[in-house]
Amino acid sequence: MRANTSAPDVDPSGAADAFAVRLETEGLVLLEGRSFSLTSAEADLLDPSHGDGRAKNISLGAGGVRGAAEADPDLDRLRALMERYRDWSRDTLCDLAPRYRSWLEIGRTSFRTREVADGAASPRKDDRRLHVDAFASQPTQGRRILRVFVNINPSGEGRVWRVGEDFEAHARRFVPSARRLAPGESWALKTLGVTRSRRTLYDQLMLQLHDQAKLDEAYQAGAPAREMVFPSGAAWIVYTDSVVHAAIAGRFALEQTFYLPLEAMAAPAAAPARVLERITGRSLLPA
Ligand SMILES: O=C(O)CCC(=O)C(=O)O
Ligand SMILES: [Fe+2]
Repeated sequence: MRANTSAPDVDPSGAADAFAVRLETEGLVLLEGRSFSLTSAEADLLDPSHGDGRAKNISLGAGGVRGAAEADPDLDRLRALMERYRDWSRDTLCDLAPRYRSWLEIGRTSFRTREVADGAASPRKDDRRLHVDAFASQPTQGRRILRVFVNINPSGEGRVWRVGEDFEAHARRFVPSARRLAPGESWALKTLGVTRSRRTLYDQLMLQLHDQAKLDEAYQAGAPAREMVFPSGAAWIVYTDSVVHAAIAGRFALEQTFYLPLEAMAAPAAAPARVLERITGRSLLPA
């Protein structure tokens, strides 16, 4: 390594950013030699009776645990497991991509005990259909959605995904038919409490990509996609806002969501906001 007396913390070779560049440009990286597993004392938490029977997952966020059975005597142990996974995910990510450390915003932790193949309440909520992630009530306002998954299936079953075309091809396919925000719509959504913050032009386009892809039967049936099987014990990190994905089978996983601002990106040109701005020829985020 070259000596750099003016800024000793800067790695002149860029090696410290190699993982971030790879993750941002490839979108999905399978972690080799790193995993998270349940301890024998946590194994009973896989019992589906811990769920409330309505929510898709048990999850942990700022407001505490959601989706667990009411008055579950094991609530504290469920919370502790999700906290342990949240901390492992954060430490793993910061170790691999040190540049993210000061930017990382921690989102929900989810404990997924349902069989994916069992389906969903509606096509729009059906993650067995190819999509990029975008949440109707939670505009990211340009921040990236990064998720860390681990397959904790106790009987060795893989988690099966389909991974589709690259983001730019996907965006070019659906941007022309995307519904634009009506004047005053973003303000009204926020004021009525439909969204937590203002839905930007970027958020509207992302939501349109998500909805149009999921609701397009011909696209779902004929879209280019390859199957990926994540074996039991595997951990993987995905920018789910740019990787076109569908979960088609498998059971028992943990997932941690992170948000990262565009300033944190090592390869900002690959971010969906920048790709969409190139395609539409306009700026999509407030200055
Ligand atoms: O549960 C999974 O394996 C992935 C589902 C999905 O689409 C997501 O979490 O974004
Ligand atoms: Fe998704």
